[in-house]
Amino acid sequence: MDVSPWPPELADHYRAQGLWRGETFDDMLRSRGGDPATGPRIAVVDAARRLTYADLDDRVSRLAAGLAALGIRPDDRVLLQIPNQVAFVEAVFAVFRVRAIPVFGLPAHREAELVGIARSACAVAIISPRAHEGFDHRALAEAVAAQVDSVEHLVDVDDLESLFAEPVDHGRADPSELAFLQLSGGSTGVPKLIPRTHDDYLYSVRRSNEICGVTADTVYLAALPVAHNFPMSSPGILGALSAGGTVALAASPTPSVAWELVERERVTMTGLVPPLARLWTETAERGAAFDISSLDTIQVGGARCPDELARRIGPALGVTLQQVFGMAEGLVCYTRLDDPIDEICTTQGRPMSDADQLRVVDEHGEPVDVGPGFLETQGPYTIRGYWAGAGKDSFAADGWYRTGDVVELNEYGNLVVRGRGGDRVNRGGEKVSAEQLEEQLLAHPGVWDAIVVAVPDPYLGERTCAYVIATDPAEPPSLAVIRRFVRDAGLAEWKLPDSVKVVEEFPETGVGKVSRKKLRAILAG
Ligand code: OOB
Repeated sequence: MDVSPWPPELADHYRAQGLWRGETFDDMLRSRGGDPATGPRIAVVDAARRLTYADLDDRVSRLAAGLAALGIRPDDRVLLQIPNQVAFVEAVFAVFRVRAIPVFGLPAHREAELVGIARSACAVAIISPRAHEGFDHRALAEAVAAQVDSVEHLVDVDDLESLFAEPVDHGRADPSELAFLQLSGGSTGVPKLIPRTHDDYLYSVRRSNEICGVTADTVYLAALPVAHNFPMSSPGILGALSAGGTVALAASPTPSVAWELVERERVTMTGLVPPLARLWTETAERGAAFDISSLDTIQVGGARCPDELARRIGPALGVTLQQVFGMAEGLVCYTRLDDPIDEICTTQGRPMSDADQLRVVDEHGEPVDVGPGFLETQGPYTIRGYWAGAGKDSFAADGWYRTGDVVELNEYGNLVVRGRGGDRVNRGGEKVSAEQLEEQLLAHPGVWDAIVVAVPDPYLGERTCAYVIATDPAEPPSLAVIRRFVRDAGLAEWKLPDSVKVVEEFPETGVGKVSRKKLRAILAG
């Protein structure tokens, strides 16, 4: 259903190789919960709660029965907007158990994003908190339901127990079919949903565990928003659960909050984006107020980690660093834990699977032998198309995914990420679509034209700069006015422009109309 299939010969190959094993997420939790050795172990904890595998499995059954009683049916899409807390894991697995499809919204998403996602997914329900960090999520969910006809149920994640019902049999999902919808980092204004199957995603989780050394003794800290692909599955919380280890969910990734949990739960591993890795490193260099000596691996990914920072992380935090270059569409590259330190600190690693195929091409799709080029890939856990046929340009004629990332392969076989073509800004792991922000800016009456580009930032790596031609040059809109306008339009906070440069005109290239893409390149340069 709604998954662009892999070519049959590739699918056969992945099955024959034992990569796709016909297991579902629900099978995974059931087997851990019902296993006499794993059942009593702690599966998931947050600052307030802790659940064993057996408890989790049992509560998921009761919640699934409750969701079914509410009217959630197999294949229905359920939009989740849940912060890092135990209830996230309960809700996700209960949605799996009724054979419905989780759609992974982020707590920072606001009306424009959630409406877009709910509409594209035809979501029937939203599960979110009443309020979180001072924001009224109930009002947001109600606003989404008022605009998206398919949404019939609003479920309060703080009160899941009120739905609990006697467990019933919901049947078994087809492992080769759609399991959930993940969100793309986005290079356009239209939200693109990423259909992932049980087979493909669970393969990536198992393989990640092998590479990252995840076992039943692993305590994985979800410091980043857990709905994101990196803390979800690289190896993330699913890796830890698949291995029978423990997941600890931090309400905030800042050292003052996260390290308390690290100390209490003896956390062994976590994944961070570069700005957080810098904060953790600098805090530790000044002397940590908590005992974080249980940490043995810190992963950094989501955006390019500066080499200088990479070299400081291991010594400061007493850990092995692992760089992770991945994407919700599939491909994930890791430096290996035993790679030479120079490779770990200066590259973004290599694909997790021997079955991942990579090619580096120029802007015409022609192979590049030396030097940087655009990365394209296909493999056993990389999608062949977005949900509902969106974003066809992102796939080459033969179905390979065009990542948009500019990379270089070094002699060791590791990738070095050089940047992107300028279609989006990577603010320390949070992606801003230039096109989406430009569309918003153009809606402001004071803006005659706008081009959004990335400018270097010492902390975030990149930040957003909007070049604006004012409708009335005598009274150009200020940064504050523009930020308020974009926020009021319902965009997540991280998408507001960091700076605005008012210009009289955009650079001309002499020959007629200049494409926005070209303008972005000229202005960024
Ligand atoms: C991860 O996933 P997304 O979907 O939010 O963003 C993917 C994009 C990549 O195409 C690349 O542009 C950028 O994020 N990126 C990196 C990077 N890791 C991701 N750029 C440079 N260096 C890195 N290490 O961000 C994601 C998904 C799974 C695991 C890790 C990250």
